[in-house]
Amino acid sequence: ASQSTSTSFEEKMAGLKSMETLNLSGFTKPVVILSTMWNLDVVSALVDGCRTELLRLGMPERLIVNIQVPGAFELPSAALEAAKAGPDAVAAVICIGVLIKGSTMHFEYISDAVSHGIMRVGLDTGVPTIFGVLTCLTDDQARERAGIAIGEGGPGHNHGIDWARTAGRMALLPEETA
Ligand code: DLZ
Repeated sequence: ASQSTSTSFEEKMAGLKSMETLNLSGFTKPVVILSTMWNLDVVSALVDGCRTELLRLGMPERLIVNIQVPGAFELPSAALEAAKAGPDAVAAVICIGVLIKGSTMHFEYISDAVSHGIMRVGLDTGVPTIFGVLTCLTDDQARERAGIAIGEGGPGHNHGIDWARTAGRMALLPEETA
């Protein structure tokens, strides 16, 4: 019989366990959560997951800033605006959106542009800029990754939680590397 070599989601995430216990209570600079108006039900669940996790890790609520943009294509320019004051002024920018593949090439162009744009903002400004954009083939795939229950199965894992932890970890990094 052929042996499966696929790794479970839990196994893939095991190395990230240490981020569960990050302490963000000493943060003095804001974390900006940018999110899209497209696919609002899924995006709202991801933003909730992200925000709730930042608070659980001790992030002061007054330092969490939520800003909405129309679609994923607008995330890089909004991220640049949010991060342009640099890492002395902004702890992290988290870009949250959902792209669903349609019947044209739109999805491929936007996914490519958005991922490169978000990466560029992080590298150009030095502000941790998190890629919280789901690129899915179906609505159900997106819902599952936002922790929304579909059909008989229970809810999947909300990736907004991971983006909060990633932002916290990357914002704390300069203290470790100084
Ligand atoms: C136009 C468009 C389409 C078709 N699909 C999505 C999507 O699935 N997710 C998303 O965030 N935005 C979508 N957009 C809007 C574009 O991101 C952008 O807002 C417009 O092209 C205007 O620049």
